[in-house]
Amino acid sequence: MNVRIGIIGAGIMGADHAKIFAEDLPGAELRQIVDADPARAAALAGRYGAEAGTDPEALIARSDIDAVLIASPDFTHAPLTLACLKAAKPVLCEKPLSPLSADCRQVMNAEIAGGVPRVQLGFMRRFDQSYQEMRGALRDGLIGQAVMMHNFHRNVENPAADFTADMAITNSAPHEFDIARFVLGADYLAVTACSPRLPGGNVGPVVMLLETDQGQIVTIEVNNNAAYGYDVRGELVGESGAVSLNAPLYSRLDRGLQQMTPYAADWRPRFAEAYRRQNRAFLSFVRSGVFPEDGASAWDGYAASVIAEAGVVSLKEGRRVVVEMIAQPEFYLRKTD
Ligand code: ISE
Repeated sequence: MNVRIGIIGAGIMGADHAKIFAEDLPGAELRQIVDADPARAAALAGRYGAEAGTDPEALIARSDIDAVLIASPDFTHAPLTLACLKAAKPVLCEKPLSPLSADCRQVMNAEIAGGVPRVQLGFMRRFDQSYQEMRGALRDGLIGQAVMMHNFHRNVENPAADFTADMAITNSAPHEFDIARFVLGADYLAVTACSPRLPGGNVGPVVMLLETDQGQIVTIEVNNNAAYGYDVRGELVGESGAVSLNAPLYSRLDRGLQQMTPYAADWRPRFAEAYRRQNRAFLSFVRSGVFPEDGASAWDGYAASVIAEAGVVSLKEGRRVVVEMIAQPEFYLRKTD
């Protein structure tokens, strides 16, 4: 059966998801793309033979749309996800579910009240081969027990002119918060955040140290103004070995007494296959009703935003902040928990 999809948001991620559904995933049919900017919606929808519009609520209500992808600004994610739940539509929502954990709780309550899983969150790194192998090595006992996980997340420049250090924690770092939880199978107890000064006044890097409930340390550096390229690095250190991530590289240039390998300008090329796998998993979820084994749920979105909130407080107040999560609702327990 074809899955008829509506996309909310025709910006950088809406466009990327539209391309994946239209070009890479047979069985996905783009029905409508809406954006606050009608010209942007029309341009993207026109590319894939979909209808354009500006009203997300109307898109969600359409009876010829089976599933919704949300790629609008962060603050709209939770209200639009709630609207999808009200309409009993499965939804793949870009991260973060919300910068506010209270919003995430509302989403969880609504999903639980509906009785079946409907919300998948766009933490696409879970589907990335390098993180999968890291997690697999730990699970297979190849490096002993996990001791530390180091994460580096570098963007060329601020994604938006109004980007702040707090947003480095609420918008960029949630990827790291989530992937370390996913790899380690742990939750966080506390976070300490600090930030070196960046000459020139741009938003500087944020460095965080997190303590897990299994005694591990997770370090995270988020640098939204790294200038040289999009660069995600990570290393999981175990008792008897370590696993590092490799980014996919297709060529190397040898020239003028130098070896050169390219960096992408943003995250899309680095995680292209992860996005495809994630969206393919979403299609199966829509068809079968079975939540994807590696997919991120609203609970994972809640966990990431609780940590982000604590991180923002830590950065502001210059102290270690204890992370306080509610008990995990049974609805979100997985077979592996
Ligand atoms: C952006 O919103 C993303 O989700 C990207 O994956 C990440 O690299 C970037 O830092 C975020 O701002």
